[in-house]
Amino acid sequence: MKLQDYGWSPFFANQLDLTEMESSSAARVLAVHRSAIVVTDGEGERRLTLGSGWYTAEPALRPTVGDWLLLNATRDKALRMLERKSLLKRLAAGPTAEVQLIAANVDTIFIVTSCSQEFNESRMERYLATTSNSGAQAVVVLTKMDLVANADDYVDRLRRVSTDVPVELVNALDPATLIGTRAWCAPGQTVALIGSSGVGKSTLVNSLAGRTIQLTGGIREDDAHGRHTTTSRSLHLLEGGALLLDVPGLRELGLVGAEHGVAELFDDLEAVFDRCRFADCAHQSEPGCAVQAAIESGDLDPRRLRNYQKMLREEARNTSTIAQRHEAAKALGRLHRKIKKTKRRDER
Ligand SMILES: Nc1nc2c(ncn2[C@@H]2O[C@H](COP(=O)(O)OP(=O)(O)OP(=O)(O)O)[C@@H](O)[C@H]2O)c(=O)[nH]1
Ligand SMILES: [Mg+2]
Ligand SMILES: [Zn+2]
Repeated sequence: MKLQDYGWSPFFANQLDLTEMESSSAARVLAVHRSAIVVTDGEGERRLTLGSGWYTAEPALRPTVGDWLLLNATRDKALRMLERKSLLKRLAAGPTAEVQLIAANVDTIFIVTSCSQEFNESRMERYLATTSNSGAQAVVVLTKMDLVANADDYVDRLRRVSTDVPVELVNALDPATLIGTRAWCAPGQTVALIGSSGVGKSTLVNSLAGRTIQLTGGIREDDAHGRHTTTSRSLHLLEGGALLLDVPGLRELGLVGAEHGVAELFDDLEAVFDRCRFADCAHQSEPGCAVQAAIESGDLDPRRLRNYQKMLREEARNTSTIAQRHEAAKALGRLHRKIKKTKRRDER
């Protein structure tokens, strides 16, 4: 195996200076555990423990699955992380408002959703805004086409959310339906699969691999919610040459740093806002409101407007919470240093 097989490319090679080229070697992160990371240097897998210095850095600067690291000559220590060409992240569920990295250096993201009641326009918008900010190409994979008579209706619903995202309609259990999907899985390409639990991410990984790599699970009949069969992220090298990253079902995808993606997805709405008579129109009951007019004429889906406003608010709130936390952490650091200094002075 060579590094190229794991996605190494000039984008990363160009980041090394001469000394690094001679004295270090590159390795890709395959998995991240609590106390160690698993990397491959192209020859084999290695477990590394990261020095404490890595943990004082902000979470976004710690290695995640898919990252490239430079190792020392004996290949047992990570020296530095290379600049990423893409990064998929979210605001972690829970009260702490931590940024959680999902994957780095992904070329293509399969947003997996199914032809069932699981399909949800507002969730699709959230996934599309997040992925459009990541630097990777998003592709929607609509699974379970075999279970409904009207699979094309789901494609139509998706088209009303995004007119241009590529869509693959599949039966994840039937390789014959995966020709289009497979085209995204060229040698050296990294593909991450994200989506709710039970939509068929692991089933797709197995069908694309042609063998069972990942366990797949059943669905509870009553609510069509999955059982979270996959519980940790893992990167798999296919015989065809692509690297597939199976991400456990995401319950929530909190927006963070997604303002550009949100703006892009809803740029048609901004164009409607521009036509309102008043520049500060709240689009409620103001005279000359182009938004209300568009809703009345059926040109604008009120759900879409609500979701846009909700996502904008959430994005602003999350970004400011994180900024405040960073400020607080910095202030605490300054305070600690000051206390230490005073203590040293007192001891003298
Ligand atoms: N009929 C049919 N069943 C499917 C399809 N895709 C997945 N399934 C079934 O749906 C169930 C869940 O699939 P998984 O691949 O485990 O789902 P997952 O997305 O990996 O779920 P988590 O690991 O929980 O995130 C399994 O029983 C699959 O056999 C499909 O396209 N058609
Ligand atoms: Mg799974
Ligand atoms: Zn208005």
